[in-house]
Amino acid sequence: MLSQAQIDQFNRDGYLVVEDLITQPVREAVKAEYEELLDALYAGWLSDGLVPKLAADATFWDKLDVAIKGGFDWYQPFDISLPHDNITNDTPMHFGPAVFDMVTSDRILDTVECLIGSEITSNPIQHVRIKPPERDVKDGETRAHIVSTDWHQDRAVTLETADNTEMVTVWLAITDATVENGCLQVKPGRTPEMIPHCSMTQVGISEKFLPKHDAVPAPVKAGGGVIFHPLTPHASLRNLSDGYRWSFDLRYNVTGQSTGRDHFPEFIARSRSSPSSELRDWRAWKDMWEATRARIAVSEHINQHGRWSSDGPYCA
Ligand SMILES: O=C(O)CCC(=O)C(=O)O
Ligand SMILES: [Fe+2]
Repeated sequence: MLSQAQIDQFNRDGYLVVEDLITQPVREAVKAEYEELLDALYAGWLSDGLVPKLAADATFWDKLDVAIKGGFDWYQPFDISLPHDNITNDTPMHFGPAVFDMVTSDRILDTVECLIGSEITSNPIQHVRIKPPERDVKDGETRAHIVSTDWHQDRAVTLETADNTEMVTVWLAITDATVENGCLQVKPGRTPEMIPHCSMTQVGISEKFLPKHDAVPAPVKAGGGVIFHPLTPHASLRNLSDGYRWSFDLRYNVTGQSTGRDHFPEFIARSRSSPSSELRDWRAWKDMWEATRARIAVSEHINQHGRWSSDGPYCA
C-alpha cells in the first residue's frame, strides 16, 4: 500500500522509490530458481567441453563470470520474455514458479492498485537484467539488458496501440542498486508527452531533447523498487563496481487496454470485480509463452520499435 503522500509524489515526480516491494522469501526463491537454471546451463556447457569444471563450492557469480568471459548465451535463457527477432521453437526463455510468485506478489499488486486501480493486467514487456561489471563486458556489447541503458520513455518502446494505456513500470532490485553499480536514473517531473526517440544501438532520446543535468539517480536496496510512469524519461548508470547489478523490470496496465506488445501473452494479475479471472498457476503462464513462441516462429517479423528511425531529423 502507498500513502497519499507517496501517491502525490508519484504524480508530481513521475516516479517513486519504494522499499520492500517483495519479501525476503520471494527474493530468495527467485535467486534459487536462477541458481538451478544456471547449474543446468553450466552442466550443458561442461558436457560440450566448453567450460572448466569448477570447485564444488563455486557460486552463481563464479559460473556467470565464466559464461560472460567465454561469450556464452546466458542472457536469453534467463529472460522472462522472447527476443525482438529470430524467434524459433528452440529460443530459450524462463518462466518458473518463483518468478511468477514475484510478478503476482501481493505487495507489488497492492502498490500498483494505488496507482492504476484494481483491474490489473501483467504486461508482457518484462525483463531480467543481470549486469556485469562493465570491465568484464565484451567490446561492442550494446544490449540494454547487459550494459547501461540509454535515456528513453517506456511508452516509446511499446507499439502505438498502447499510447493511451494506463501503465506503470515496476523496476525491482534483486541486489542492492547503487550509483556505483548502475542504478536507474530518472528525469523527475511529469513529462506531458512523448519525446522523439531514435533507433540507434538502443532506442533512445538524443541529448538535445534531454539535457543530462536534469538526471537524478534512484538507488534502492535489494527487495525495493522504482515505480515510474511510461512517460518518465529514465536511463541506467554504468556498472563501475566489481559486482553484478541484478534487477527485473515488470509492467502492469489496466485490464482491457492494449499492452503495446499484443503478440505476446498478458494475464490478469488482479481483479477485484472478478477474482476468478486472476491467473494463479505458473504453468499456465509458461504454456502461454510456449504457444506464443511456436506461433511467432512461423510468422512474420514484427518490428516492435518501428515508429523510430535512425536517420530522422532528431537523430543528428
Ligand atoms: O535497468 C535498466 O538498465 C533499465 C531498465 C528500464 O529501462 C526499465 O525498467 O524500463
Ligand atoms: Fe525503460
